[in-house]
Amino acid sequence: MAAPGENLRINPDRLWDSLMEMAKIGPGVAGGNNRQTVTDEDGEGRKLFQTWCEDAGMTMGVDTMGNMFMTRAGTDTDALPVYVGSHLDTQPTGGKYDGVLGVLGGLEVVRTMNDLGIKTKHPIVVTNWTNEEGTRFAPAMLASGVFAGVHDQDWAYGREDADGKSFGDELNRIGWVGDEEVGARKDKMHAFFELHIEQGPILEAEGKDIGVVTHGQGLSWTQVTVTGKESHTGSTPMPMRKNAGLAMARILELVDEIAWSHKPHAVGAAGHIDVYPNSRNVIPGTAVFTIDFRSPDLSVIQDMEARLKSGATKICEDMGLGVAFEKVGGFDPVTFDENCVAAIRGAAERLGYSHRDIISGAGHDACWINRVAPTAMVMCPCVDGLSHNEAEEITKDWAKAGADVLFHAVVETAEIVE
Ligand code: HGY
Ligand code: MN
Ligand code: MN
Repeated sequence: MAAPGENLRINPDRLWDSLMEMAKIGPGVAGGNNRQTVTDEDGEGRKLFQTWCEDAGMTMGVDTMGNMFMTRAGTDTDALPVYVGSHLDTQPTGGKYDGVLGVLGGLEVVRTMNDLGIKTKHPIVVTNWTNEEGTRFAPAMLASGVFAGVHDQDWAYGREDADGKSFGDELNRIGWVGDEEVGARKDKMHAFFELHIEQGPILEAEGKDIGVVTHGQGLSWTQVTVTGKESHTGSTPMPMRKNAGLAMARILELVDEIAWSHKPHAVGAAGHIDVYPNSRNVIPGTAVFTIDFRSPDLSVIQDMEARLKSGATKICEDMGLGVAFEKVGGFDPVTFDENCVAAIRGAAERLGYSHRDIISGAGHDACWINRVAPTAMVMCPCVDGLSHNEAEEITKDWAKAGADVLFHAVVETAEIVE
């Protein structure tokens, strides 16, 4: 397929202005964003994205999981669309670029095509996948997972947040339950591309502009519930205590040991931790926390899960406490499509951007979409590799490099029509 001329580039100022405009919606308390999924702020961000896309001549489709599909027509009405996008929802203390760069980078691809009067055989569809973060409603990549047939929609609708609100009710409340059957598009996709910040330190440390993502590491989320006995922190003798908080601490220590035992690639931690009743002078009767294990190697993930279960069970038995495990998220390591990866690598080379192959440390919607369509990702660096922190930062040049490569990979795959 004919590639766009290497002189064709996106408009970095327009992309940057759109990123800063979107960042005003759901501001955090420290310069980042708190635009959690299916909140009013998410609804506002969706509306702004819809307006921008319609101003760029695109038409909108929305499915029953709130996934947004903004279409720019191709010349061949039978040709399957090339999809490009990511997510607009953020962590509670999220950055301005995680996910958003991929959605607005996709919009910039279309805006640039419009500027240049480029026609393609295949339509282009810019997507916003609902609830990628999985922070308010576990698991992560919920809606792209339902779209790809990994999760059942009724199960997804029933997922509850910390206040007992359900995903389905909240999606309905903000008015973003679409009329398209979720997944109806999945067998009609020519390709999917996702631009994302690396969320790790490698590209910046090596001075590379572009990460050509060949694989994604696998993820496992196990929610652990430890049951002890609430009692007075002053008058309960030490031998009589059934301290769920202490058991949790010992299990978290075990998680760290397990991850280190598979160095250098495996990682493990708990980001979600609740103790009940969480009162200063009550021994915690219950501790609920989620263990996040990741590795590029499935057998390592399985080993870590097994050792967590056996080790945590022994810790609790020795302390006379109860323990229960629930798998609340996960996916196997991912190998992206060779042709799509080659389109990204070729674009970086054609455009003269320094690049290296990389394995994604974070999960992305692309990890699920890869199951139903040829898929690949392009990454740009982020400052100090920091993400899931309001201080997340990138440079305009990095955003430009990533969106330039995205533009070339998407347009080449969509086949320019002279
Ligand atoms: O958890 C992840 O890897 C993604 O940021 N949701
Ligand atoms: Mn993300
Ligand atoms: Mn994220």
